[in-house]
Amino acid sequence: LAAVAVVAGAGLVGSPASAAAVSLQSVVPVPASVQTAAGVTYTLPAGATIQTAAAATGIGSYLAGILRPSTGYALPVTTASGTPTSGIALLLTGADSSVGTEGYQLDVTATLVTIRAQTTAGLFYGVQTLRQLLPAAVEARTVQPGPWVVSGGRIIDRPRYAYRGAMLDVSRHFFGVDIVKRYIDEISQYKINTLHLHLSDDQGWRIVIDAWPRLATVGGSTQVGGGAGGYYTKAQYSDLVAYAAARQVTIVPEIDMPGHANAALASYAELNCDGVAPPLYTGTDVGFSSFCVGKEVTYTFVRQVLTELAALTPGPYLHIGGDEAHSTSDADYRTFMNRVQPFVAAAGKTVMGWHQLGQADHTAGRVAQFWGTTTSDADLSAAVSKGDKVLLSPANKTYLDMKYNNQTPLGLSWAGLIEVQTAYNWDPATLLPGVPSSAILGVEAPLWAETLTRLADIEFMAFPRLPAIAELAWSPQASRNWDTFKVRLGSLGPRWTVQGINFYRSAQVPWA
Ligand code: TNX
Repeated sequence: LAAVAVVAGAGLVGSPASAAAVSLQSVVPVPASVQTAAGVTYTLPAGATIQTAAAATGIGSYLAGILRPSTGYALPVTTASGTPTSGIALLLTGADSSVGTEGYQLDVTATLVTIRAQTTAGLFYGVQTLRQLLPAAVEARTVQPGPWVVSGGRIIDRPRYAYRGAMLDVSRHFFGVDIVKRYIDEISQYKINTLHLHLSDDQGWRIVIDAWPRLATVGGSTQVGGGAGGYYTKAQYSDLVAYAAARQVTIVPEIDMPGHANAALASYAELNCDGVAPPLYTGTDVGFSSFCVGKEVTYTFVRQVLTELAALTPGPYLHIGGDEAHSTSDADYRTFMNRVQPFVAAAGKTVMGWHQLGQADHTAGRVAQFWGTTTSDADLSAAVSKGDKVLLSPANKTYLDMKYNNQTPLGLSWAGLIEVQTAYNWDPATLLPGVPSSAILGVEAPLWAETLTRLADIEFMAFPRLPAIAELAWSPQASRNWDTFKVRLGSLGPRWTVQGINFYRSAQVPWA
């Protein structure tokens, strides 16, 4: 009975035709509400069409792009007239009102699959859920035998937090456009909606700034370990931003200041208090560099950089760093940040910064990103009392660059070892007793890249912890449970194998 399909480049994929369809209860992140329909299944027929609301043909084409290579079906995308009665329908009417602006309702009957939402974002998330409900072989890029069966029932789903983030450090090691696009594909499957790019640090400046061209050509010319580094042209960066937007991901660009500034200081002597450019830096120390707080050119520089960056950024935030400014006095730090923050507002954007920014004045809408390992912090408390929103990236739970255990070949361990259960088992609303849950904007999983040089390294550190953090950010706390999560996570293993994702086979997870 069992048919076994071979997927080019991805090894053996078990695809028994008789295998039970994926359960509606096994989706990651776990949906807010699931009703199964016992005995009901939908099987995608070769002649199926994808019918969409007029404003959602882009989402329909995205879904078709996933399904066509593995099914071999034509799956034409058409505009729905009336209520479809077969195939896959993506509609912007009729969703349960509880789905809100980002949620969706998915109905699977014997004759059709309907995803309803109030926005194309909601439809995109419904599509990600549908994708996980199809057999893992659907992710193959060569034709597979099927059948393409989906369990019957209804899912009504919406996110817990508005900000569900991942961060990638492209400064310590540079990752080109193709790798970042692949990471966007990977994170958006788990309904992550923000990618924070750490574009500058001591070891590298990674974006062209026309007013200061040596930032990219000199500051971008190396990386940790002395390799060639690299940078994004404005056209490449805009292409990334558009690619992300098509996957409901907003890019938050970060230029780290006043510390973590050596690549810029090495590019322009005039930015240094002593007028002497330091050498480029390829080590992994932190806290040794600072922009010159007392020089006027510093502020001309920062204003021009942030203005050019804002012009490349459709999203609301510019991240101005502010962490580990160990070579800047507290008074200078406040002086610097209080002068620089208004440049962000003048460019039409909202300030985001690491939580030390709580030392500086509040600005409208400001977001403090908490990266501490304790449950109370004076700078964060100051930020919150001034009215900042909080983005949670506790380093001992969400730092994807921490080792899983002391055998992990990559990564650091200063914030602790982070096995999958440690990453998963906490509640964003109650982590920080002094911070009201109303101040929490969301959760972000940062991936620092001192030890990472290639896509396979990124994947090994992010999988399976990134989907764990994604579930914290999306799913209601009451629906989350380690014992069921580890089983749901384990069932994603074959899917990641088909997708070619280099994941860590944690012994805590019962891999399918
Ligand atoms: C701390 S967390 C840093 C980064 C390092 C990271 C390594 C933070 C805001 N700063 O500069 O890359 O630790 O884990």
